Amino acid sequence: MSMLSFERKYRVRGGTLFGGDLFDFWVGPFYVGFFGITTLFFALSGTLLILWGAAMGPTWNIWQINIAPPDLSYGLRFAPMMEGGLWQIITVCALGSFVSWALREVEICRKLGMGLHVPVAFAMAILAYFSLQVVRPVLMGAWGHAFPYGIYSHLDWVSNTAYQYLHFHYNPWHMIAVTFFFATVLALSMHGGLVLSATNPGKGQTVKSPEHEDTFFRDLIGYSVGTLGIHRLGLFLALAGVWFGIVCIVVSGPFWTGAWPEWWGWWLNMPIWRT
Ligand code: 07D
Ligand code: 07D
Repeated sequence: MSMLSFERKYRVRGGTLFGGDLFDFWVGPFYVGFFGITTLFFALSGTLLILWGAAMGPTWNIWQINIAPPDLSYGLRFAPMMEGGLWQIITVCALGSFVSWALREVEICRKLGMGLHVPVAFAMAILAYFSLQVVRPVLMGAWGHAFPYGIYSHLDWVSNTAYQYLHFHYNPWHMIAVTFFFATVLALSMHGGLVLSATNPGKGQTVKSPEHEDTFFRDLIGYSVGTLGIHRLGLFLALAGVWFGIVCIVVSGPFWTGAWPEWWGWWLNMPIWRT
């Protein structure tokens, strides 16, 4: 079945989460839906507010535009527009558009009768953003602990936040997150390489089957995780990376205020060494 007739078969009403038939239609290749409209509303509002903030600021240099959260002295209160209020509204718009986008993905999955793996994966990214901008600042008592909106300024925030704990590489959950992210890259590169080596073997050669792929890894390391398994592994590694990222930043401040190298004192203080 060609793609177009497949789409015609599945482009039918139903499966929406909210509003019944409201906005249950397509524009060109795009499914609209109620959450398509809310995504558009929040994304446009947020972008326009960033542009407005930039217009009020000292520069139009794309790298230097910066919209900062309120000063720590505002705690968790609303701040005046030019003193962080703008950042607060933009954060609501960002969360509104990310969640709308995820729900639009859910509606598309439901229409196609597919699993919800893609929206679940995106939800983990949203949770990371929510943890950085809402959970950690609320636990620490001030919006001023969140990161600012700017290409370079958000990097400054990462660096400054890290050095408050002396050496962030010693944060054990950061170590686990980094390991999972590196493992994700390893898995994806080997998977991409393996599939291409079998299906694109060069001029004059026949395309090989998944049995070839499995046999390659059995010959190499004695085990193949399998064609479905590699996708499970990939999704797991990537989600675990983000999850431990969330843990590593939420513990920094609310639950551990010292230097991260000192955290390892429990190892030096083990009775087995001290006796
Ligand atoms: C490739 C999918 C496409 C997405 C892209 C991002 C915008 C922002 C906003 C002008 C992989 C589009 C960017 C819409 C424009 C304004 C105000 C995804 C792909 C191409 N960061 N970060 C970048 C965001 C955080 C960190 C680049 C967003 C945390 C480091 C881009 C968020 C921390 C480095 C960017 C976010 C952190 C970057 C490339 C949200 C820890 C880099 C991103 C909403 C997680 C790299 C100059 C990329 C860079 C970079 C966007 C959060 C650390 C501008 C939207 C606070 C160390 N970040 N970031 O390709 O070159 O992602 O920075 O949470 O070195 Mg960041
Ligand atoms: C938050 C992004 C959410 C994005 C969303 C979507 C749009 C639409 C539109 C394209 C979480 C946005 C979409 C805007 C775009 C269009 C059209 C993802 C988010 C919802 N670190 N570190 C991490 C490494 C150091 C520090 C995570 C490595 C130093 C701090 C990851 C190294 C210091 C924080 C990671 C390294 C330091 C982190 C990020 C190496 C600095 C965090 C990934 C090799 C001096 C952050 C939850 C992540 C975190 C984080 C990796 C070094 C500080 C594990 C590999 C030692 C303060 N670091 N780091 O989780 O955990 O993304 O965030 O040196 O806060 Mg680190």
